Amino acid sequence: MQLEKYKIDQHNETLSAAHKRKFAALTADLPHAETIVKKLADFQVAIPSWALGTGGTRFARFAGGGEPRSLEEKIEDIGLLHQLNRSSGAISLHIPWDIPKNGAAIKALAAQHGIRFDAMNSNTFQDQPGQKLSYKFGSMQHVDKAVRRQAVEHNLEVIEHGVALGSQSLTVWLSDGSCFPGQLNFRKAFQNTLESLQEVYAALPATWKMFVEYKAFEPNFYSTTVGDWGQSLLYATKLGPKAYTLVDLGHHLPNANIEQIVALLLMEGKLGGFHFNDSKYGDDDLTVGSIKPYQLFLIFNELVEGMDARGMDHTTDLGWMIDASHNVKDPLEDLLQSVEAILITYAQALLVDRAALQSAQQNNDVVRAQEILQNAFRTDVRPLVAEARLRTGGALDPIQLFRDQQVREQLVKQRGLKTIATGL
Ligand code: AOS
Ligand code: ZN
Ligand code: ZN
Ligand code: ZN
Repeated sequence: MQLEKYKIDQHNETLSAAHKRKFAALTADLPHAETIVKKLADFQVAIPSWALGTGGTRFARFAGGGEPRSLEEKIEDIGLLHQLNRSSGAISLHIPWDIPKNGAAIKALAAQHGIRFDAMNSNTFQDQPGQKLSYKFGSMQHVDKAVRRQAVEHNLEVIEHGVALGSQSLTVWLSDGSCFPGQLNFRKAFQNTLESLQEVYAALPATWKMFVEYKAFEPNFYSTTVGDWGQSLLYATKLGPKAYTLVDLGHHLPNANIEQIVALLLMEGKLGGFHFNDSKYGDDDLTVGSIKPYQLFLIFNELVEGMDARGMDHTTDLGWMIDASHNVKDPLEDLLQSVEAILITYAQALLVDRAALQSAQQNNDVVRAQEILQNAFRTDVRPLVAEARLRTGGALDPIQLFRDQQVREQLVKQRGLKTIATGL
């Protein structure tokens, strides 16, 4: 469903006076507020197709009602998000959960909603009905060449779907690894995986990027064959210039310094993109910014600094994607929260006084350096984010409008209460 434009206008009208007051108060002391608002307005975050239904636990699914039943309905849902916040203009698809029956029609539908296709995701971590060989003991690392071949061929098929839709990148996340010591020869597993990835890499169209996503553990609990950023960077380096490391915030061992990882990957020109989420314990895939907002800020601080140092375009030169899903929230409301958290944090990072920070670092003024970062982090930048939305035709308070318009109730009416979206 789509909202009529006048409903967004009416909503904005009712909040306008309060918004103007807050915006004026904040920008009175911010000389470059206009530049920040412009950057926020341009920033787009891709929504993963698998986050539109309730999920997020391995033990059960509790359908929330009105979940999308098809790829078309997933695109409709993201269209609605994008209407509300004007920052969700991309979708990240997963094959085989989202096989487009008619690529051209899907592309046209997405275009109608102003949505483009971000990274395509392949899946060799599950056995699909009718699949010849099993991934029980891995896919690209498998001891049997025929299994590796099957995994490669699946990825080639994913690229083909992506080409038809106008995507420009492939994300490969492998669950490959081992659960017990002795199960695997680490070196052979690495080499098999590298060889398989090389075959996929060779089939990448000239303009495409390949993202190699790493994850410390789960579903394998002793070793993972792409287990950390070092291993991912090894693969990406050996593969070539079109291969990059993808950072999923939930895929690190506890207390890892993710901001430092990001800084170094950027420095090497090997940071490809992100799966944003938040976590308390492991790969919890919680709403972005819900647990460790300061960590997210420190990551964005490195991103802005590093991208500017390399002359990169904030909007287009990295893949910005969310990877989160839950059982206990309305998935659309949750995604609105995640996108908002990303924009808030991006705005805070843009606030950092770079020249002052550099001089504090140069003078070993540790206190001053901390003050500079925390001044930015403790600034309530929400009026800047709201202003960017207002200027691009979105809603001042997307969740409020979503609720006022009873969007979920209408989706339940259209689609039914017991629908389950494909995904994990
Ligand atoms: C798995 O843990 C990874 O985060 C994947 O990026 C992602 O969740 C999966 O590919 C969804 O299918
Ligand atoms: Zn991920
Ligand atoms: Zn994750
Ligand atoms: Zn994950």
